[in-house]
Amino acid sequence: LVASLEQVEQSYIMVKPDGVQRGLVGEVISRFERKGFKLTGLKLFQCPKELAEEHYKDLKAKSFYPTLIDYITSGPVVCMVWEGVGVVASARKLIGSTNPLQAEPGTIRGDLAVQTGRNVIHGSDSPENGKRETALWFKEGELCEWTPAQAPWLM
Ligand code: FUP
Repeated sequence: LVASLEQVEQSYIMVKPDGVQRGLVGEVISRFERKGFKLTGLKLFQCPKELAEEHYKDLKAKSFYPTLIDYITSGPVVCMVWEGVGVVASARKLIGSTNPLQAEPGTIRGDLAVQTGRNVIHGSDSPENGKRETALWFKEGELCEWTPAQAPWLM
């Protein structure tokens, strides 16, 4: 039952400024912990404009891009890396649809948010982007490889 190394993915998960301001950091972390994924990176961080622009570079042509950059840089975010087999797709399910009004109850956005432009949380959309975003937001020394004591029961 031990996962082979190449199956293990990383997802970059971020509590956005509205989530931090509303005191939802613990709630978000708790949902990922209870699911059984492994936390390997965690920090509170004021995102500089250049980093926000690099993170969202694929959305540069969208009309909402300037508002999105202002929102993400408007206050501290909580940056996380969660690791596990299938973590990228599973995190997207835990998070729910981009528009919180369409997100299913039981998901983070479905339970806790109303507006697309204030949707509490980011999660990588592919394993490749999970790696790209992890490298973008964390320096190597900030990540922590560890073996949870209960791992055989969970992973
Ligand atoms: P998601 O992967 O669910 O975070 O969604 P996207 O990558 O499509 O969008 C990234 C962020 O852009 C969203 F979280 C919020 C913002 N956005 C808008 O503000 N308006 C839109 O119409 C779509 C996205």
